[in-house]
Amino acid sequence: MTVTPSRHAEISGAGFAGLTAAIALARRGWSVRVHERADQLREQGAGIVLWHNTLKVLEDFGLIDEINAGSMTPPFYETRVQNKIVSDEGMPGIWWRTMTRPFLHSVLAGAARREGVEIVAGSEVVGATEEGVIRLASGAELEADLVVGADGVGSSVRDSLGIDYERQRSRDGISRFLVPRRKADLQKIEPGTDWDNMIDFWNFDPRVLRVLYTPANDRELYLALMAPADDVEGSAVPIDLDVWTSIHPQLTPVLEEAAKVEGKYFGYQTTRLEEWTRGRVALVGDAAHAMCPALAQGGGCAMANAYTLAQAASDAPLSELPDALVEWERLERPYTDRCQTRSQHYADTRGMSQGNQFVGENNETTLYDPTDPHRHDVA
Ligand code: 5PR
Repeated sequence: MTVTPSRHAEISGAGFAGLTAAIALARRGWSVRVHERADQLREQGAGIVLWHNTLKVLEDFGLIDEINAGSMTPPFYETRVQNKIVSDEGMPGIWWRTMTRPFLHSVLAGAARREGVEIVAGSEVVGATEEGVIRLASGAELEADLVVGADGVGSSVRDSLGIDYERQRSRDGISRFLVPRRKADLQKIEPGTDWDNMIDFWNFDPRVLRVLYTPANDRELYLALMAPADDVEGSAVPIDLDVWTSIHPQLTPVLEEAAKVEGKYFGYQTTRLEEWTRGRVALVGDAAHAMCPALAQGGGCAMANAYTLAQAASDAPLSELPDALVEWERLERPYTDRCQTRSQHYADTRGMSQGNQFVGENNETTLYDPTDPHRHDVA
């Protein structure tokens, strides 16, 4: 590991991308400050699936025991159409874990603090310059060798630099909830099912309403409810319990739980930037490459790219850091570009309903190892 103690990074955003960049930089000897706009440092989201690409990063950070203790691997990734099973994927050889977002966030925030990262809540970064200066909402300016914009799909860091982007939208969208497992009650309705699988329940007739059922640990279930944006009742939050239970009656106990929870409907979209870096500033996560969640790689790409960004920035002489960032984007971005394209395709075609999707080129991102120093070697 290269130790470069005189380097300083300012990071905007204490989500998964920002915290991963912070940990990876601090472990390479940087002093790191992370600014979080929210008054409290916590993750609002529901559940997440992590694959090999992210788990390798967490393993490098020494966090796998902690992750394993609060997460699970469902036996199968099952897909059903009109409640008929169309595939049960055991995914041999693929390392994957399901968990809640608040849990992953607390593991990363704890690790960042142990690595000496300063995390400032209630601190909003409103802009950055390519020379490496960030501007706070308070008017204060702070200088850094590297600025990381991990400030989400509405990134102020990106927009202050005038980096152009395209946004592609899809007709469907999703609302997400964390609810109690209610396994015993689900088993009363469908006794033959052990309810530990991840199950993607699609219904097209009489109505396009999909429930992605993801056990996150012994106690908590992550539910993602998909509906077309133009379905006013289907996309309403709090959810319309009668509509959802009429289409997915076997899930009534957990849909009742979801109906009690606040949430928000998000339309599927992909954001593609003209460039991910400008001078001493690099963008990661949804600020750079927001994607449709079909292949469950938004967080994975965010964390993998944050990790490789820290590597690239640490390996370069400070005077050459802007060039090193350009080279980082050249090497790493194509994986994310392809993942965005595939995920948008599945969102547009509703193709995940066919099952057996976790094979072949769809696993390119999943199986990527950002910690492998030889990953870009030409065979
Ligand atoms: N897969 C996962 C997921 O959380 C969602 C989707 C697919 C793990 C929703 O966020 O296609 O919407 C999806």
